Amino acid sequence: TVEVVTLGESLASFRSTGPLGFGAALTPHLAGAESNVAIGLARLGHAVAWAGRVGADPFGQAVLRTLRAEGVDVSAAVVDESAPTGLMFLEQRTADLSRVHYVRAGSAGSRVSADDLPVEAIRAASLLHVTGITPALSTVAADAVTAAVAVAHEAGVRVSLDVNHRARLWGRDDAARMLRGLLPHVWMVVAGEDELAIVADGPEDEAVDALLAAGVRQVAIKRGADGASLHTHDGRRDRAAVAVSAVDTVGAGDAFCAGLLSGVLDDLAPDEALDRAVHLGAWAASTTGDWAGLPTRSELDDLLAVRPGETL
Ligand code: ADP
Ligand code: KDG
Repeated sequence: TVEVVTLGESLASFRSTGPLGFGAALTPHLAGAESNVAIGLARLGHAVAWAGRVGADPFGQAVLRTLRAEGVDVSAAVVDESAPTGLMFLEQRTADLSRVHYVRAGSAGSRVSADDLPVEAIRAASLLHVTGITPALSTVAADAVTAAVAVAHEAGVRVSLDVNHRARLWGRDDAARMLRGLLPHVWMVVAGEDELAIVADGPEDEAVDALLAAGVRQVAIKRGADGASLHTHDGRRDRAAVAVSAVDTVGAGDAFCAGLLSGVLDDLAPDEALDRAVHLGAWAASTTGDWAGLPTRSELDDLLAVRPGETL
């Protein structure tokens, strides 16, 4: 049976090195925070299913083909005959400046609805993973997330929520209203340092305490190259990032989530789950692509065995 169910929008993504306005060449990839997490988990050997909609076009075909190739169960995915697959362009304008351009308004992915949910798979799973991106896409998508979380909660399935704020899709106030409404059903919150205030008030410690008091069991805070923290009722632990040569940090947060959820599925203690999360984030940061460089289970420890620049 499926251990983790996730839902969201996966996009055909095109990356350039150079200015798009001057015809820089594009290379195709697959993007989407939830499917990135799904792939990270599948690489580690977990059974994971992704739900969502793609268009009846070559991009949708590519999304599903890639997810299948990565061993993600897409049996619940819907091909929407009347809306296109969403697109995303990542323009590396200079070595230090990247821009994202979306062509996703009205996309098939934004039309994911509560009717698309693999309800039985959610009920039978160990975890449901959702992010703050999906409810930003449309009212029906927000309703789908609310429904999925309710189904999971009712069945005693742990829900993890990555705040994943996308300022291009909605404002912080709208995000706060929506995501705070989910909290009573959420087992674990993952947030960047700058995102925590969306789901709870006050400085970091106060916000974390408020979440734990409200029934959330674990709160993970991502701090980029400064590592991460994990709070539970037993206290707080902090981890430095694994020292790597960062080449592309897009997807690091999703890899972090995959590592953390993998640790939960393997019944690791919170300390060890956090280690795995930080570790997977480093794999993502030191490889190119959102998810392409993530490790298989047998590779997992290789990164810790080398120092930057060394050959294993
Ligand atoms: P997001 O991609 O959501 O913005 P972060 O950038 O905080 O998330 O990255 C998530 C995690 O990945 C971090 O907590 C850290 O453990 C790891 N990570 C991110 N950037 C680096 C880096 N440059 N070197 C090593 N690890 C990193
Ligand atoms: O999470 C890294 C990217 O794949 C992600 O940002 C794409 O889902 C995406 C979005 O909506 O931005």
